[in-house]
Parts: sequence; C-alpha cells; structure tokens
Amino acid sequence: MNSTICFERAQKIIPGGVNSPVRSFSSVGGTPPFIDRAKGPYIYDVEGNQYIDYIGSWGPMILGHSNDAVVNAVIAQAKRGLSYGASCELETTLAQLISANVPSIKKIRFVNSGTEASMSALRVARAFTNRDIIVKFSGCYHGHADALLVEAGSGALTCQTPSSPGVPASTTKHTITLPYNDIAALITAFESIGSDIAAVIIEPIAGNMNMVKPQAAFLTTLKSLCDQHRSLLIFDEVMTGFRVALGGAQALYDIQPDLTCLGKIIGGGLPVGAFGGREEIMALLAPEGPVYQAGTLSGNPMAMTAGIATLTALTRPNVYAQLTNKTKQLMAGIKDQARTHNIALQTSSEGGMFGLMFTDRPVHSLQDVQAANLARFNRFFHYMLKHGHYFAPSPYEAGFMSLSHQDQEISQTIQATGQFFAEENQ
Ligand code: KE4
Repeated sequence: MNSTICFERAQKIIPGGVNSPVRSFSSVGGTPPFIDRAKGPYIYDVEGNQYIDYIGSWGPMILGHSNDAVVNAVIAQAKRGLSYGASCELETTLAQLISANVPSIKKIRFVNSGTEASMSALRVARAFTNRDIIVKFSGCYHGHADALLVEAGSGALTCQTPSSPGVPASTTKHTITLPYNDIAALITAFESIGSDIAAVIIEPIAGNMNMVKPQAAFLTTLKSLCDQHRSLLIFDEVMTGFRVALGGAQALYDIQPDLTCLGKIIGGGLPVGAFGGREEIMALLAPEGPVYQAGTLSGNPMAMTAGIATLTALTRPNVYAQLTNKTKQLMAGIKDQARTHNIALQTSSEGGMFGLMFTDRPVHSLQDVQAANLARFNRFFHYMLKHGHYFAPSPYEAGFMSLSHQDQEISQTIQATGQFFAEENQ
C-alpha cells in the first residue's frame, strides 16, 4: 500500500480525496502522504516513512502525538461510554479548567469545531447588541460559516462579496472586511458605521495567513473603539488558545475580549470547539435565553476527557517556558542557516506557534505574505517533506511545536533547512 493508491481511492468517494481542503496539497502540489500512525513528534505514512511533525493536527497535538496520559484517560472513558447525549460532570470540569486560565470566560458553551464556535459567537453577539454588522480582517479565518466566507470588495465598507459559491450575497452583506494591522481603516470604519457594528472578530495573533502578529496599539485601539461604540470584541483563539500562552493571546496582550472562541488544543485531538465570555452575553443562549444553539455531540465525554487530560498537563509549571524555548531554538537555527546561505527569510513565533516567510521585508498583513517568495516556499515544503520534516502544505499556514520535540529533532530540522538553502544557491 502507498499514499498514491490511497489518494486515488479516496478521490473516488471523497471530494478531492480529503475532508478538509488544505490536506490535499492543492496549494503546493504533489500527493499527500496518508498517515498510518503517530507518536510524540513523529508521524508515519502508510509506507512507513517517518516525519518530524510541525503541524500537529493544526494545533491540538501540543503534548505530542499519542500522549500516554491523554490516551489512557480516553481509553478509560471509552469503557464508561462514548457519548451520553446528556449532561456529565466532565463538561463542568473542562469548563472550569478553561475559565480558571482564561478569566474573561465567565460562562462557556462547548460545540464541535472552531467553525461552530465562531458562528455561534457571532449569533449571540448580534442578539446582545441588536445589530447586524460584523467586522473581520483580511487573512483571518474563523471557519467556514456563511457570514464569514467573504472578501473585501472594492469599497472596504460597502460591497462585500462572498468568497465561495453557494454563499448568498444576502448573508455576507453585513460583513465588513478590513486590512489586518491597519489602525486608520479601523478608525474610519467605526467613525462611519460604529453604531451599527455588532461585533469585531479577530485572530489576536493571525495564524491563517502564515503567522502575523498585531502591531503595537492595533489591538488596544480595537478594544477601545469597540467599548466606545458598544460593539463586542470577539477574540478567535481557536488556534492561539493554550498555544501561545496558558491564557492565550489575550493573556500575552492583557486585553479582555467580550467573547472568546476556542478549539483544537482544548479537545486534545478530539473534535471540540467552545465559545465563552461575559456572563450577561452568554445568558442569552438557550435554554437560559432566546438565542438558539445546540449540538448532539457538544460536550461529549470522550472529547471532554481528552481536553481535561491535555489542559491538566499544560498547567504544570514551566510548560510554556519549555515550549517557547523549543520554538525559539528552531527559529534561531533556521534564521542562522538562512543568514549563512544569504536567503531572505522572516520568522515569527510566540509560545508553540511559528511562521516562516521567504521575504526580506517585514510582514504585517495578508498583502505582505502574498508578496513573499511563494515559489521558494513550495520548493522548501517539498524538500523538507522528502527529507522527513512535515511542515504545513501552504505558505498561508502557521507551524506548531510540541512538548515532545527534543533537541535531536529540532537540530535535524535546522540542518535540513541548511541543506535546502545551500541547494537554493546552486
Ligand atoms: P475548525 O472548524 O476547522 O475546527 O476551526 C476553524 C478555525 C477557526 N478559527 C481559527 C483561528 C482557525 O485557525 C480555524 C481552523 N484552522 C485551520 C488551520 N488553518 C484548520 C485546518 C483545516 O482547515 O483543515
């Protein structure tokens, strides 16, 4: 058996052969390896090839794959039942664990994906403010709910066009898209329509246009504009939550959003999403309030168990210092190699998240990422994959470190990037 055969078979029954587009390698070309198993920092494809994994299932595998504590907890829970469709104490335990580390979350509702979390947070924000307009930022991704599949039209404050067929213009006409890190555009938007803005949703550190950090005053200006116009600030921390710090990006920047979206790590690899925040906003949700939101498997005991085991491990002392050091070690090593071989490279990192962009110019927006050397990224991706280092198959994605990556894996990857850079100069 090999990945080519697996991919051909998958394509006969699953659109594009994948259940999520980025996995198809459509952005970089080639055949995606079909994974057979994973342990610690390694994944293994169906042909037995080993890769050092810097995707980690797009964030959840922060402890490393098949972490013994998580797996043992999940096995034990499986024997007590996979899903009850009724309340269980595990939901409260995970909710308390999250709230204890993300204090802006006074009440929380579990769902099954980041998409559901963002979609539901927007609904309750619109209900709370009795307004329709949502503001998002170019290059930020919040899942595939209709209202969020939008791209800025010619007039940033007027014609918003759906970014996908099948999304009626009527569902995106209330969504405004602004450039990330553009304070002037933010102020202009609020000056002209601030009293109609229900909420602004943002990735406080963007991880869906590679990795782009907020520039000084961008988030604080956003927060004060929202407060001034009584619009809600929603931090989409599906990726950054428990990834960049124990309390997420909001802890790093000391900004309290009104609502936060979570996912990925809080499920420890099982399907989970969540949204939460100020009590008076969350009180609008059924059955307490009139805003309907529901889910068959929301809060299911298996996902709660995996989440509890994962967050319990993350709340141990020095975990984020260790994770940050591993990421910094990788970034510093790759930058040294780029300098040695005179390769233009920008890196970004925070906690266990990082970005690599082949450009000598600073990167603060989607446009800056688009102007980087994307052809070199494709060559980098395939060279590293061929040599056993598994990076995200798109220049618009971030990378993820785990606590299971040791010096050995990190230095092997640094060395491989040096060989790639040397080949680039031949
Ligand atoms: P999901 O619906 O995929 O669980 O979460 C959507 C989502 C929401 N918010 C942020 C900040 C996210 O990064 C995501 C999903 N992230 C992508 C990675 N760029 C998941 C990978 C994929 O789409 O297969």
